[in-house]
Amino acid sequence: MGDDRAVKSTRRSLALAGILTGIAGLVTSQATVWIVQARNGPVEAVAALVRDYTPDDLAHWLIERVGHADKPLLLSGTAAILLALCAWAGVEARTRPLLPDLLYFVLAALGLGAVLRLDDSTVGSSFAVMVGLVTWIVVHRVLTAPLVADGEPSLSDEARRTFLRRVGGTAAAVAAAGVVGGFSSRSRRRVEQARDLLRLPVHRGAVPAGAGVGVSGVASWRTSNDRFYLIDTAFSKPTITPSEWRLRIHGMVERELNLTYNDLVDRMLPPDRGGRGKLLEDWITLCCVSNEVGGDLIGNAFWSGVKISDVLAEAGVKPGANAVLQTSDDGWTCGTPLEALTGDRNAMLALAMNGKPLPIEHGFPVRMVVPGLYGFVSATKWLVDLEVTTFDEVDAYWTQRGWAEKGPVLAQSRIDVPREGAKTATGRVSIGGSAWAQHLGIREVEYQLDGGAWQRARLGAAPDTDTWVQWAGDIDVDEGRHTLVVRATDKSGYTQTSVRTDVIPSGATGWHTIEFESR
Ligand SMILES: Nc1nc2c(c(=O)[nH]1)N[C@H]1C(S)=C(S)[C@@H](COP(=O)(O)O)O[C@H]1N2
Ligand SMILES: [Mo]
Repeated sequence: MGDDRAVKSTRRSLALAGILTGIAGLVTSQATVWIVQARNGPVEAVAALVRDYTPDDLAHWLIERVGHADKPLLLSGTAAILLALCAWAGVEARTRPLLPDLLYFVLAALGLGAVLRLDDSTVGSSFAVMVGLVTWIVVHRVLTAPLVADGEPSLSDEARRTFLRRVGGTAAAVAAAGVVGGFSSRSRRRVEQARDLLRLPVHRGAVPAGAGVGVSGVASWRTSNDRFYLIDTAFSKPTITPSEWRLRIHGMVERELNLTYNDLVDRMLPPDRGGRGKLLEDWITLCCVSNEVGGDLIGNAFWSGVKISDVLAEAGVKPGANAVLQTSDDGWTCGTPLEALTGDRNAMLALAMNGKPLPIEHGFPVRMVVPGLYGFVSATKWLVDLEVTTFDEVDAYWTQRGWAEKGPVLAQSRIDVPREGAKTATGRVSIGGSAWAQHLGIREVEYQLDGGAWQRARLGAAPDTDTWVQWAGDIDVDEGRHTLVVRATDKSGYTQTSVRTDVIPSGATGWHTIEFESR
């Protein structure tokens, strides 16, 4: 082969290597989005970025011409530009070996920026960007190594064969990743469809009059489903349709029960619709033991379902039992004190949240919600098994990892307004936030400005003791920096201690303290 033709042929191979590298990263990152069920994928996010920064005139002109094809066109256009860049970087790799890596970093940074810009992105989205970046860097090396090895323009037959073998291997691996990702996205869609078809006899719940204290910036009393905090160990969220779902209740019981989703709906339906009229609905504030003082791993929703004490009564709990080991479809477990499930609390098998079937990430089709206990000992999502037992027998997920065996919620309070580091006006300033001590209830919230006397806050209404309350107050501030502290007292008379402790093993203590500046 002449040198010219040899160079051309090597350049073609490098361009191919670049394009295949580009595709590999796109596929693995999209497969990751599907597998971890991240809300936003980088390709879509970048396409959205392009859309938002396209001048209106140009956008209108385009939409007039392509109509409903605008979204696929935007996505394929974004992908095409990316692959063209990868082809170029592949060719340039012969003389500038670091250029492709640089390009991949820039593209990944763009992808990361684009997903972080969307405020409903979960960590899964950023993780997907990282998977794509690593794929690019690795695949690029694997594919181009045989092509640039000796710097000679003409490739030996051996090098060419190695290159082709690697192209084949990469293509097969990419196809496999695509199939696995596609499979997860299909099972998710199947469950989404089943969920959309449900018509549950539940209500959205009206926020009680006076629950809001009317200070703008205080977390809204109802936490909407898409803003509700998310905590779980499930890498890929279980996807279970209502018709597949079963709950086994066994262990120290007279009669083992195997409940279907319809068994629960039957209990919830009113008698005039052929049901047992046992729908339970309540406002319950759920919070995480890992919530730092001032943190936001807490949310309040209107939950609908079936009272767990009724179901346990049907099963007939045997004497001597003191715990229930709950197991999720994904294998996660927790141990819950039996008395919290059989006593007067509205502990429930929840099917709906704020009037809608549970979102998949919040445990669809059925989860447990127990007022007054941290989520790690009570709020099992994708619940499939309840074993009535004793605490000696229970060895649950977080307890094995050093967290407490029992997790009653500790009284806590938080300042939402002003925010840490905020700038406010001088003179009279409204302040406010939330306080909670689920199942005990909040008796009083006090705040202290710049080390002065404790002032009693005004409290919003709450339907019962199982939810948070909003608090509000007014302070008078001069120009300068200020410190604001809050503390709550629950209805048992316990006032939050100022002693700061870590979240592990049984939840953080301490007063939320913020600094702000008035001018
Ligand atoms: N299956 C399963 N359920 C789980 C968990 C989990 O990791 N897996 N985490 C628990 C913890 S620690 C908390 S705080 C709550 C959070 O519920 P949310 O994600 O709906 O807010 O779920 C609980 N239920
Ligand atoms: Mo948690």
